[in-house]
Formats: sequence, structure tokens, C-alpha cells
Amino acid sequence: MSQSSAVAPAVQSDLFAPVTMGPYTLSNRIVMAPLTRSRADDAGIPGELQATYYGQRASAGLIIAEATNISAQGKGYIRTPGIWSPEQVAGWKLTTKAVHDKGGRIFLQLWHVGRISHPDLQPGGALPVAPSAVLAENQQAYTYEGFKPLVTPRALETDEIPGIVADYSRAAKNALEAGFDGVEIHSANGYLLQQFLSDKTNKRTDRYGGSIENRTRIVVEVVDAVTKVWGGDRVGIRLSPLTKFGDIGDSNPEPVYLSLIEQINPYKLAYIHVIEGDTGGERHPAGGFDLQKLRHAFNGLYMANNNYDLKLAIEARQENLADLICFGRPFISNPDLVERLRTGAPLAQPDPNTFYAGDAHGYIDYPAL
Ligand code: 8OZ
Repeated sequence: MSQSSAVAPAVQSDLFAPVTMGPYTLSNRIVMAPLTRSRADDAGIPGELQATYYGQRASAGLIIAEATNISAQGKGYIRTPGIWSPEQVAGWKLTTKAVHDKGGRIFLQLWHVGRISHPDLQPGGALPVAPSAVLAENQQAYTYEGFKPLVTPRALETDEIPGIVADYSRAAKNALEAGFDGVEIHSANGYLLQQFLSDKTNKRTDRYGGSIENRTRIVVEVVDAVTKVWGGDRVGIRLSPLTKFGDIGDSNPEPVYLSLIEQINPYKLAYIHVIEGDTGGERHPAGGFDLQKLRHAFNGLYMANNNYDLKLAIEARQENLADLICFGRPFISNPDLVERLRTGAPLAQPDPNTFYAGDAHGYIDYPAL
């Protein structure tokens, strides 16, 4: 993506105009997508490094901070941050202050990876947990000793599920204490909540499996718990009905997601964050359905994500296909992305070798223009 693409001058798009989201007026419709960068310490504590990085990107209409583990059990990648301990809360306060000092808004994404983990990353070397003991095939875990094949997870007992919902509640309270403006529930990309939604991974016969009502139950319980802390209008939820990421899939996702939206509408969430198609890949995979149906069924804002560039973003606004547009990788290498898009300035390309688990290099050393 570069300024050479033949688009109308970006300044003519309302992408760059303020928009109301819940109690907030976002300065533009461009959202920094949650991006795993794996630079927390081994206890999942973020620090000055993250504060500098997010502060540099505060001109996004909204930042969704990287996926953050709600519990030690929810971790699946080295050096991902957490939001379960007081030390993690203290570390995140540096980030929220840095973003607010520059007039930005930042949500935290609440994450439990479910089966996408490895005993090396679990407390006491335990098996990762999931709705059912179904292996994610051909997937690797990112451990301290490099990549290792995933293992078959342990199916959660019915009486363990309230504890998981309570972990989301604690994480939501901690995020509030850390000074975030809201939270996003990560129910996408093949992690725990999507493992419950999908019939490929949920083989349960209790009230959390089988029917659509049962498969959506834990997600609705998490929405209920998190909105009890935040109210609805500072909470979003991320969905990826058509993704294959993490070996996830559903034989018929459309009624599952339409039911979920109908059930969460009473909570009046700020937005749904929809990964359109296969994460990072095909935007219109075969066998999919029209994701605009979700937009029309939902009573809040629709945030679109998946390989957007300026041209696609402008078109989405012109055709009223989305309220907010997420950019991911371009934010890695362009801290002033909004200004560059608005003025048609060239974009710097990010270096994939420094995406994960490095240091300041490739993280806070991409200059603004
Ligand atoms: C890439 C690497 C690690 C995690 C997601 C949280 O896809 C992630 C993730 C992406 O939602």
C-alpha cells in the first residue's frame, strides 16, 4: 500500500472526521488493531517500552491494545502481557497515561487462548484447556524454546466455567483500574471463546455445547460479566465467523453469529469488531456468508478489519459498509499513520523479523514523518 494507489484525495473522506462511540468522541474513524508484539516481561508485565510505543500511536481514533491474557491459564505465546496481577495493572498504567497525555483513546483486548497453548506456557506444565479435547492440527506454539507442536487440550469441566467467567470479570476490573477507556472481548481467531462457538472444536454435551444457544452461552456470560464492570457502551467484542485461523471452523456459522448478536444486543455494546474473511487472508472465502448481515443485526458500531488499505477504507465509508476501520501492520511502521493517510504521504513498510519478542528495535524506532 502506498500513496501511488489511484484514490481520491483522502481528505474528502469522513474517515478523518470525529465519530461518537459510546461516551467518547473519537478524533477519527481509524482504529489501531490489536497487534501481538510479545515484548512484556516473563511475568506478563508491560512497562515504559509499551508506553512509548502506544503513546507514539495516540493519533489513531482508537487504539485497541494487544491481546492480553486474563489469567496465567489464558496464555499461549511467550512475553504476551497479562491483566490478572497488580504488577501488570501498574505496568499498564504507564501506557494508558502516555496515550491520554497525547489525547488518544485506548481499549484493552481481553484474551484467553484456550487450546492454542502448550504445557511449557501453562502454570505447573498443565495441559491447555478447551471446550473439548480436540487438537488444533498443524499448529505450533511459540514457547521459550522456540516453536513446538500444540498438544491435545483438556476439556473443561462444567463447574470450571464460572471460574473462567470470573477471570474475565477480574481482568475487566483490572483494566478499569489501569486507566483504559474500555475493553474488547476477544471472541475471534480460534481462541477460547470461538472454540466454544464453533462446532469443529465444541463437542460438549452439557449446557455449553450442542445447540446454538449452548455454544454461545459462555460468550454471553462473559459479555454479562464484563459489562457489569464497564457498562455496555465501553465494551466491544471481536468476531471472526469465517476465519480458519488456529484450525477453527464451523459447519454453518451464520445462524450462530446472528443468534449471538441477538443475545448481546440488550447489553448495548459500543461495537462489534469483525474480521472479514480469513484472518490476514482471503476477504471472501468460499462457503462464507454476507457479514453485512451482522452489521444490520447489531445495534452498535461496526468495526471492519482484514487487509484494509486507504482505498478500501474510503470505499467502505462511501458505501456505508463500516463505521470504523482497523489498520494493523501499517501502524507498526507508521506511528503517524492517520496523518500519512490523510495527506497521501508514503507509508513505511514494517519488518516482519521484528514483529514478535524483540526489543525496542522494530517497535519504537519507526519515525513519524
Ligand atoms: C498473531 C500472533 C499471535 C497472536 C490474534 C492474538 O490473531 C492474536 C495473535 C496474532 O488475534
